[in-house]
Amino acid sequence: NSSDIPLDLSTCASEPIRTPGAIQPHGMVLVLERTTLAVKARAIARPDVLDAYGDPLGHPIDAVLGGALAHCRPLLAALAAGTTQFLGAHAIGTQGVHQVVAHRVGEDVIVELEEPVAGEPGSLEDLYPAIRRFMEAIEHAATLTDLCDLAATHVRQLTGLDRVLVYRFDEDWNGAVVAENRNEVLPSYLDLRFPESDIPAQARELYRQNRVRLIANNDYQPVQLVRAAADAAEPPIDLSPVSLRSVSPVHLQYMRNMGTGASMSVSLLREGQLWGLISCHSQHPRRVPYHVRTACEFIGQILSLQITLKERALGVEQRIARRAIQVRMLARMAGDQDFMAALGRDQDSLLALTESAGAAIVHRGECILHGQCPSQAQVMQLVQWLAAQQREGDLFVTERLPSLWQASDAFAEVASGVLAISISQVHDSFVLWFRPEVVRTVRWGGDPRKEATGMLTPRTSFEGWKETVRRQSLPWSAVDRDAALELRAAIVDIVLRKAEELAAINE
Ligand code: BLA
Repeated sequence: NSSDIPLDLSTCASEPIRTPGAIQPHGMVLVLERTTLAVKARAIARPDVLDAYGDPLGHPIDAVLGGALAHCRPLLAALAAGTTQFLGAHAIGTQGVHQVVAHRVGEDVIVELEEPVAGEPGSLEDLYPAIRRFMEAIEHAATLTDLCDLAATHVRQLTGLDRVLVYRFDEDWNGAVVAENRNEVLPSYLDLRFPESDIPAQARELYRQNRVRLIANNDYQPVQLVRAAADAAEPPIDLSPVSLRSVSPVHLQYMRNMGTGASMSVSLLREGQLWGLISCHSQHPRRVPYHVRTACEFIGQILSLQITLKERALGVEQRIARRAIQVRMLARMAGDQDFMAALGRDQDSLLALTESAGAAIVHRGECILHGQCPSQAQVMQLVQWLAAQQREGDLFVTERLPSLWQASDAFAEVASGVLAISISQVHDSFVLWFRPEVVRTVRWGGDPRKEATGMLTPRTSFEGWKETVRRQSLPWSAVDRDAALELRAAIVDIVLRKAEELAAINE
């Protein structure tokens, strides 16, 4: 029905995935009016359910599905805005025991009932030993990679899926597979990168709020959400928290291209932001039972916390080391008449402060070089270029100078990366640090350039595609930037104090 709309990649991010108006067919959904708890919309795949109980549309929850949910009325009526509540397992006549979950979305109460899965655990408690094993294992994880490996291993043990990946976003929302646990059924994706458009912005925002999703079959027939005729003009129903929510047809095509029959993913957050996903695949269609998904969500949350702690601890360690360097430099500067010369007297500290290979100090038309730098003439040109740029604050930072200023290509080998602080705008004074070009090979899952030229079709090949990245340095971290800015504050402080001392002498 959307095939006559001109489609491009920007359409991906505008697909209304929260309001698909349909569900996946392994269960039913009843949308209730909050005050009366009467069914205002329903999605039911099985004709035998409708035959046995009649159409629930318009009836209060007590009366539908043979009264199976009648005793849930108090819980449903009390459901607070924006919350989700597990209502337990309920036998629906001859249809078996369903897992029932309720969500409050605005003024709607949405009840979803998932069909039974053979051999599913009866409760989350049954899975507690598996969760505990994971918690014990991560106590010994030394690095972030170890943590991610363990999460992949334990999620695969819990779910029995063919391949479990930990997928991490970069600052541009491209992503890379940083850990993997799999059998031999599906190919390895370890270290492969994928472009931003594979998981568009509105999907990322939804996954920040809703931590687990399951697509049990890449080839399912969606079941339409049917509403009372009187409600036809009302806005579409928001299914954001609903596990049975029908998913993007483009993404289903993506799964078919990828050769995965079923897919589950768990969100990993760091300080409220999406950090990555645990992305799991099965070659064949497959249901992951409700309680198993909850256990995986739990593992995802524990992993998220551990990632946050590990990264924070790493950051603190680095900051302490940089602070020690800074203190050494400041001690020298304070005792010296000419602080610019003093900065250069301890070259090792100057470079270590930002983990650079070279540094230049430019002050009142003079230029002093330390370590691996472009020539003095090139540095002066760079400073002129920098002075003419619209900069935000006193810091300039890039790991790809040639992409911003073509003339710098001549010295990209020593200075693809530049971190610069401006000391004084009046005199065009700068301290600059340089990092050399690091030629890297990046493996993408499929050629990302084809993606960019393509229409609204997901990639057809996930074959590793090698890109050689040139004219880039290692990235500058927040610790590097802050160390440079702190040095700037100290220099400015010293310069100001000198000026005041001079003024006092002249009085
Ligand atoms: C959703 N895309 C997703 C999801 C993943 C990926 C994990 C979440 C749903 C799920 O769990 O399967 C992508 N899966 C990946 C990647 C890896 C992986 C990168 O395993 C790498 C290992 N997708 C496209 C294009 C569009 C697109 C061109 O390739 C745009 C039209 C859209 N992807 C798209 C949409 C969703 C999605 C709209 C949301 C699906 C939904 O929740 O409804």
